[in-house]
Amino acid sequence: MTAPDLPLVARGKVREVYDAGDDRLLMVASDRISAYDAVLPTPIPDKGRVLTALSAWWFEQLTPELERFGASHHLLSTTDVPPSVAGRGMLVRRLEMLPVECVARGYLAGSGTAEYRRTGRIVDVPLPAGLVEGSRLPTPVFTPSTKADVGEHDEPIGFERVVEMVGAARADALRALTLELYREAAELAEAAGIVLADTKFEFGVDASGGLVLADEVLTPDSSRFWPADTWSPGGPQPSYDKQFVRDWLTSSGWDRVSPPPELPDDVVAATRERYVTAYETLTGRAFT
Ligand code: Q0Q
Repeated sequence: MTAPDLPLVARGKVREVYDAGDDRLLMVASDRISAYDAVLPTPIPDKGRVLTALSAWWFEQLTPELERFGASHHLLSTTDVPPSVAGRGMLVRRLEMLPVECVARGYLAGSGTAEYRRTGRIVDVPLPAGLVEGSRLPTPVFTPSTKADVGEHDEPIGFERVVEMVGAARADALRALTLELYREAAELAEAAGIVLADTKFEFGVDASGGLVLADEVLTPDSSRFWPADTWSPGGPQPSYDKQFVRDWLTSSGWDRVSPPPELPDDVVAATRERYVTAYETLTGRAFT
């Protein structure tokens, strides 16, 4: 995949950010897929385009909620992008990014499960006894973390640390807005047969000091999506989008340390179909 002829600002596992000038950035989603913290050598055709279209749809859906909070989002255009990234580029407003990963959890999953088993909490958020992996939480919880360097895991932090980092008023706003956006999205996803177990939002501040929803939003790369019809608390839940890849990697005998193997065509095709189906069932729109 060719890169736009723009200065590179940041590069993640599956995305890049370029300087588009005039206080704008070009965020580019690749067809790369990561699993078990590794970027796989085999691209998933159209993954970048599907996740870009999904993010754009969520920004559109969440705009009224953002406005109710006196906030906004950073998306300017998904069409005013270089031809080489058509459909998988987002032209966005350049912001002062806040150093907090704003995670909302509606279910117990991943690192949260292990911590809950040890402490009965997730960082500073107490949870009722008797929960198991995959349990729906009595109410969604805000479990922020600090942004790690590329390749590192984000570090969970408590709310008081967020206050120290961004001030009390902004910390309150981040928690309230994160939970409200999650609730709204989880309700929309549930109607489409998808459990939105958790998600990570990133926010920035614009020149007028307003809070701005940034990054990608509510994609299977920034969230845990589970098929609702197989949700069964008590163990790891199948990932809506990556389960075929995870299962094949496990069956291939890959040791998760050496370079990951190429994916077979059928796993690639099935995974592409999951991304397209997620988009079409969530948005009610045909992916083209
Ligand atoms: C910005 N990132 C994330 C990232 C690597 C994304 C820079 N509107 C903005 C945004 C956004 N979104 C950023 N900076 C200023 N204004 C977000 C961490 C890193 C790949 C994709 N990097």
